[in-house]
Amino acid sequence: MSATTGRSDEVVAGAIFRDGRLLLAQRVGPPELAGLWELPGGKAEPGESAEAALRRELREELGVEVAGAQRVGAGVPLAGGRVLRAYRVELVSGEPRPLEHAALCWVDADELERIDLVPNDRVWLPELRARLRD
Ligand code: DCM
Repeated sequence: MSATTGRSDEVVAGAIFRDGRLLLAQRVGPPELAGLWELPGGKAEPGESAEAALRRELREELGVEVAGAQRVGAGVPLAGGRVLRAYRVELVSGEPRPLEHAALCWVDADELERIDLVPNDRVWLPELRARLRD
């Protein structure tokens, strides 16, 4: 990657917490991930910061405005040289709706243990659980 391509190698995922719960979104595809739950997000565009990518992706996917981008846990290497990183974001306005997912849910620490997360996102379970138990 050259310096001019910014963070286009990054896939961002947003962790939104509210009232002791974490927002998860259920994937519609590809087939091997359909039905599994994830932190919503997507690919950063060339030159786009993680915070801007999260604002754009969560507006598109959930219909909400978010702010901030505080790293959560480790980065996860993806195929094709991309890296998946989770960020805590604050919900500024709007009520999340599943515009590109099958469904949304708000989980507490116990529910997070039991729900079927996409394999990549399981890496962040310790940090997410700790935040929910604060
Ligand atoms: N991805 C993931 N976990 C997330 C968000 C994305 O594992 N919370 C992966 C799925 C794809 C890639 O990142 O391999 C790009 O995501 P999408 O298909 O949603 O654009």
